[in-house]
Amino acid sequence: MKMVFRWFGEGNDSVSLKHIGQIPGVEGLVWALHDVPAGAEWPMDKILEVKKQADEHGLHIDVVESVNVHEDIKLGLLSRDVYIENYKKTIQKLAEVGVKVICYNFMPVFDWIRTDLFKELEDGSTALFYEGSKIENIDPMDLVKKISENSDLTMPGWEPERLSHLTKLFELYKDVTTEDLWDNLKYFLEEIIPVAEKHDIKMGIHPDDPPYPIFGLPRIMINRENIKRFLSLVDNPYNGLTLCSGSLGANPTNDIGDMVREFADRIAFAHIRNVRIYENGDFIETSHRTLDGSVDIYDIVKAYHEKGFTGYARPDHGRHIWDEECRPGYGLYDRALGIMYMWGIWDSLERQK
Ligand code: CS2
Ligand code: MN
Repeated sequence: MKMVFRWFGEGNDSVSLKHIGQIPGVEGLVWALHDVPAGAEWPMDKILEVKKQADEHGLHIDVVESVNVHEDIKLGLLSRDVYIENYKKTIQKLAEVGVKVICYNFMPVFDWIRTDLFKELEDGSTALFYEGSKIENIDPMDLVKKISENSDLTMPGWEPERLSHLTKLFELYKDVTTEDLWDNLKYFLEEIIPVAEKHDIKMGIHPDDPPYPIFGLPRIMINRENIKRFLSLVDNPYNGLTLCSGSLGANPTNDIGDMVREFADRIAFAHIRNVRIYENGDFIETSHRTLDGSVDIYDIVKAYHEKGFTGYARPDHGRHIWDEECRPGYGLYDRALGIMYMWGIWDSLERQK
């Protein structure tokens, strides 16, 4: 298991590269060019700038999260081919600087959704919270406003240029069925996977968060059955997964340990996070400790260990603790604690071998 840590770039993250380098066993960054709009080709000079900064701190840049997919690709519009060509060019450029994994998602319009970014837990720490009944009654416009007001920093998946056309997007998605979305995903994969293979980059799709449809928009990367279907759309080891235990874990019927055991050879990137699910389905992100939430993090790490997982892993989100001021879900302290929890399990399993 190669431990990596998400970093949003100079001036766009409260966590410094020096501090990341001081977390035990962290060898690389998970990064992206957050100011390049979805669908555009990534400029080489900006890629090299990140590489230089990482090199200076002895960290690699093997994992990119995310190269976002333009909505026209998800919608299956004729204009998609231009954006797919740009995507291919970006894959090629990232290969030139040694990138090994590209994470992306195929969620219509929104990336992750929460109703509260700083909900207080019983110990006074705060975390991302999802309240189902609020989502049912909320106007998506209000949600976008609320999230963009909460942070001066660029929020991945909530880029203003993408969300400024919200009404138009909803209009366009009106006739897109779940099966259409599958078709559009297949079309995209058939184009990009051969390019990724040629350049030895594993593509890892991120599951939908939460793993069920919201605002009447289809969502497909939500459970074991659909992951199986996804992997067979293009049956190639370069068509892989970013298995996010926190995203899939918001549905208690998803057994993530079992998924790791079943799909291990197609998991390029492991996202490890715990969530506590309440009886009514609401959920809050907790510490990584198994006993704190509803997701069996111990069993998940054990499953990766059993499978001899040599891919990349990162703590997904964390709580905001010790009065840290940070972007929602991405503080230094709780994610670093999460890493030590994972290593604790991993190292003790190694010892028992
Ligand atoms: C989230 C997402 O779970 C997560 O890691 O923070 O924003 C995720 O980065 C994207 O969905 C991946 O494309
Ligand atoms: Mn994730």
